[in-house]
Amino acid sequence: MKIDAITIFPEYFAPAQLSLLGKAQGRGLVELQIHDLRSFTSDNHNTVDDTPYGGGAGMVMLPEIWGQALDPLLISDSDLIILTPAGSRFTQKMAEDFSKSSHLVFACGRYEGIDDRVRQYYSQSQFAKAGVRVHEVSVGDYVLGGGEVASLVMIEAITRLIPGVLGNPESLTEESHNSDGYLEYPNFTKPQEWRGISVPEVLLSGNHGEIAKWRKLQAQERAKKAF
Ligand code: 6GU
Repeated sequence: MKIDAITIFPEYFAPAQLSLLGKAQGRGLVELQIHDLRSFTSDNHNTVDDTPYGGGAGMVMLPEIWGQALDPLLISDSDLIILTPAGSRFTQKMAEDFSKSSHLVFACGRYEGIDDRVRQYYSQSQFAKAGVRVHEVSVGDYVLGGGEVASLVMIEAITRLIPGVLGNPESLTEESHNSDGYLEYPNFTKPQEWRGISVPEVLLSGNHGEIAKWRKLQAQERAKKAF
C-alpha cells in the first residue's frame, strides 16, 4: 500500500518509523511518504492560509496550495482522506475497508480547515471520473489542533490489517474491537496471584470450551459498560 500524507508539520509523523508500521515499511508492505505543504507555496512567506469569506474567527487553508500538492499525487483508485472534526467518524469497519485500498492520501488540515472547494473539486472533476474517492473523516467527538495525529491514528489502525504486517495474524481474528461490536475480554499472565488478586480459576482449568464461554460473557459485559 502506498500512503501519502500532506501537512505543514512533517515532524508529526516521526512515530510512523517505529514498531509495526516502521517494520512494515522496511519490508516493503507499506510505502509512506510525507509531503510538506509549504513546499508547494510560491510566495516569500510560504503562505498556506487566509481569512474566511463571510468573516469569523480563524484562518482557512488556501485551495490553490492544496491543488498544487494533490494534483501530482492522485491517480485512478486513490482514496483522498480529508481530516476534519466535521467528517464521518472513523471506525474499525472503515479501517478494514481502507486496508484494501492501494493508495491513501491524507490531507491534514490545520486552523479552521481547508477551503471546501478542494473537497468539491476532487469529488467532481476529472479526478472523480478517473476513480479518485474523497472522504471527510474525523477520529472522534473532540477537536484537535489539526489532522496530523488523526492521520497517525488512522494509518496505524489501517496498516495493521494489511496481510503480513502483523506477526501473528490470529490476533486479528480475536480482536479487542471485533467489528461485530464486542470489546475484548480481560487478559492475565504470570504470576497466578499478584498483590492478593488471583487469575480467574476458569483460565487455569484447561477447559477450552468453558474458557471461550467465559471470555465471550466478559466481552459482552465490557461492551455493555462502554456504550
Ligand atoms: Cl480529523 N481533525 C481535527 N482537527 N480534529 C479532530 C479530528 C480531525 N477528528 C477528531 N477531532
